[in-house]
Amino acid sequence: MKTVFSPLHAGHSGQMELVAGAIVPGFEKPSRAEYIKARVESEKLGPILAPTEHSLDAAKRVHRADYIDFLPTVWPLWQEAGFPGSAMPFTWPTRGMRGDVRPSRIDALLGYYSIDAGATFVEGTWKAIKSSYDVGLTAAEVVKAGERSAFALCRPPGHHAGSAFMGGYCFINNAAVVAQWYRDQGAARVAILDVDYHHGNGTQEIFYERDDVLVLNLHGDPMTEYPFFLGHADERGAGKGEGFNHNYPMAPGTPWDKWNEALEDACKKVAAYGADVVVVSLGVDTFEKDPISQFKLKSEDYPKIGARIAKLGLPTLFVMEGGYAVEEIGINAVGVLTGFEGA
Ligand code: OKP
Ligand code: ZN
Repeated sequence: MKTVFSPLHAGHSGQMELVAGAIVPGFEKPSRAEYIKARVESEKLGPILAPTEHSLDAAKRVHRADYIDFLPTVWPLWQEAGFPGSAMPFTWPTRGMRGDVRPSRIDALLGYYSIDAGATFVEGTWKAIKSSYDVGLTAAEVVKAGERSAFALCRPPGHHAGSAFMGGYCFINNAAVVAQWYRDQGAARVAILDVDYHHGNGTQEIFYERDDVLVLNLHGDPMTEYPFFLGHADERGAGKGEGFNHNYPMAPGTPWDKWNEALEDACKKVAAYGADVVVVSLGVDTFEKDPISQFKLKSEDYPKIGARIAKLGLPTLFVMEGGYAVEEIGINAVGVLTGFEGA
């Protein structure tokens, strides 16, 4: 399997994060991608390609144009304002306020375009976001050209980013971008299978009223897990999208056997849907030792995920999302891919 990777991810580094009242170094750090790349090499998964540059048109097919145009301006505006530290929002237009008026100050704009303070900017962030987007589209092209699968080693991740918002370490929704790109290239039906520990609220929002992209999410129950305000089982899509969104919220402590039942059900739905291509939002923060998550999957379980997905017999694009146990992140992410190839 070919991997697409860009070293530009590394410029998104040193960003800070608010956790339980303290500001700490971000969990979403460059070593994540480097450990995965090292494992791709040591396991001889296949060649590692550099991405090619793409215009932002494909991003604007799933995100609002004003949101995409805002992203490259964040760091320059934050610098201009003379603010210290990482660029992050502190005020949001929640219930009882005006969500329709775009303010002019950079810190306020960050609130307008976000769900939380978890997607923070440093100097190299925009270039990293753009490279992650290019990685996704380049890998999508590899599968379109006839390969059975490809691995988009995206960083930063994307599944919390919605049509006009960032959050949860995510800026551009790479999985949504490639799913839409496949539609625009002629695929009639695309399935997105999100196995990250956290609910892919952005992906769900983007496709919620559509029947041409089936969205399946396996994740920690939002009653107790981030992103808290989306991801319940009764969210099944709306309008013509009704019945084309499926959530599998699971309790903290969920082990492989239980998690695998949800995977099995989700894979059956992908098969019944008649998808032309599957996009896997590949998070490995379901791992028992993940520092911010509560499931109990073991390293030996990840190849089984890949093998089950392979059984669908469909062109498959793996898009990297979360996973914060950096020592094992390569073993687990590449484990899914070798499991896919061995099936
Ligand atoms: C992004 B992805 C950490 C707080 C976590 C944000 C989590 C974002 C996860 N103590 N807040 O889905 O892996
Ligand atoms: Zn996650």
